Amino acid sequence: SKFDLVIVNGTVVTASDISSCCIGIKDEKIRALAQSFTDDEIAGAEVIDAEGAYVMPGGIDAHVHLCQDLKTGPHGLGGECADNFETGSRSAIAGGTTTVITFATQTRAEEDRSLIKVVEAYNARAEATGSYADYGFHIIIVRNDADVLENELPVLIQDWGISSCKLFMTYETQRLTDSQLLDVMFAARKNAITTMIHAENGDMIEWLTDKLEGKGMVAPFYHALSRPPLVEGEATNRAIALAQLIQNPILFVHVGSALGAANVRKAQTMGLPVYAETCPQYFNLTWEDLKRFHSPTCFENSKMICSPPPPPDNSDQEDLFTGLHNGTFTIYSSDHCPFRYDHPHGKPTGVLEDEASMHGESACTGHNIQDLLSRKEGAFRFIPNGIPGVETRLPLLYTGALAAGRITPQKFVELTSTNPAKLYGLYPRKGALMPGSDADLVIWHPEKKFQPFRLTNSQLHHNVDYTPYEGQEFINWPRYTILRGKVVWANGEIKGKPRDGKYQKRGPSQLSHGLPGHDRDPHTVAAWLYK
Ligand code: DUC
Ligand code: ZN
Ligand code: ZN
Ligand code: ZN
Repeated sequence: SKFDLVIVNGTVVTASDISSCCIGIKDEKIRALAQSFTDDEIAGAEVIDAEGAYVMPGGIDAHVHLCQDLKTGPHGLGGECADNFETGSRSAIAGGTTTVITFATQTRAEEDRSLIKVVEAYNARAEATGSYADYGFHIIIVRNDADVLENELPVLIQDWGISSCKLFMTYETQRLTDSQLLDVMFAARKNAITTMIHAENGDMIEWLTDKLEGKGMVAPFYHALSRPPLVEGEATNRAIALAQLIQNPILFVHVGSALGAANVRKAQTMGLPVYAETCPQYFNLTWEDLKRFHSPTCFENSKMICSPPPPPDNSDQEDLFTGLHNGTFTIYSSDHCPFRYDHPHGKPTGVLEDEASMHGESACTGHNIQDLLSRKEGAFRFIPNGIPGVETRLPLLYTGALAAGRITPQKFVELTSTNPAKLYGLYPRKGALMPGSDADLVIWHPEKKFQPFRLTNSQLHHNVDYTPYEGQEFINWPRYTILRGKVVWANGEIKGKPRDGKYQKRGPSQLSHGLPGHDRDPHTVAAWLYK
């Protein structure tokens, strides 16, 4: 038969266009888009009737933590990653995402010096369970060994197709000094590797945390006070200056403040290749959510602790929406960083006695509080930073932004699929609906036929025992997810298998490296440094 699978009656959306058309799929690839197919053309193919609903390129979630070490946790704070490649990717496909880019993390331990060995180890974890979704890795670099950077970055690109690294400006166990950042950025630029930056000023956070603890302000809410917007504001400005010196494209991960977004915007206006990612938590949570103290469930708000924290209030969210709309934000990823709530290596579930009395409550005895107190894990300093969200990413953006008329359907596709593919060298194999592209699709429900519902965690497919979006209303949800021509999620059921996902080698970023001629400007270091 001409096709294996045909999608009819879709409202097909790409980053540039919307049209009512049919899609023909054969051997895992998109083969044809047409206004209609003849009976002969369809003969022998499976047919899905989209009933007028949006059909989009499958979601690409470029920021997902799976299987990260207990040794350090995903960010050096301890805590155990609740999802492995099987459960995390299962959650991804149930939310319309067909590709996840996860993190392989170097640590300061001597045995983790080699980036190649780190990647091999993480890939072995993925292969141990398999993945429902296609997957790849960013490498997190926490040291500046000259030999490793010089010898291994070219191998990472050539053998593994890893064209992006993440660097931290905070966390004692990961952060790089300015000069170390310059070392890695310099090596990254020479190897056409995109540098992702976690931009928070680590010294400000440490200083504020000490001061807060001195006043007994240790409950989860104070996590936000230890990271006011200036923390991201300072670090984004500094990283932009460092990148400008090196003439290196950078991508700020998980930008959560209006101040951070404004700094990015200003750099972009100057023509610098500065890109930014934002995440659902910055649009759907605020400091209020961190204030829900001690009831109805103790320490409920430790569930909401992530870094950077959600913004103070809705006015910041308005600025972030503007950034989605005007292109400041290049991509929208989940930062799925899963910790269980009721687990010894998850979020602490007790409440400190002092804290309870400050708020006129009595400390709860239900959750091993003595244990938490004696290990001091109840204080926000010890709570692992991160929240789950790989499955809710697209539905939240659909409900809060697309259906609300804040972004167009094309912008939705650009932020969630096409730009991540371009930024990380997967385009147009992914992120596009061109003949020859992988047949990765998400098909929504026809809006008028879908009954809005309130989410509860048991509906999700991750291995986390809570969702920050419990009780929130969703007005649509992916009806079908298709991975390289195979239906892997349909009408509320997982159809795929953990061996469906394939490792994705990536090329260099396909986004602009800045204004033409920028790196020939005789007044910049590029004129002599890269000779
Ligand atoms: N950085 C992340 O990327 N995810 C969770 C926490 C963090 O600091
Ligand atoms: Zn981070
Ligand atoms: Zn993250
Ligand atoms: Zn309680």
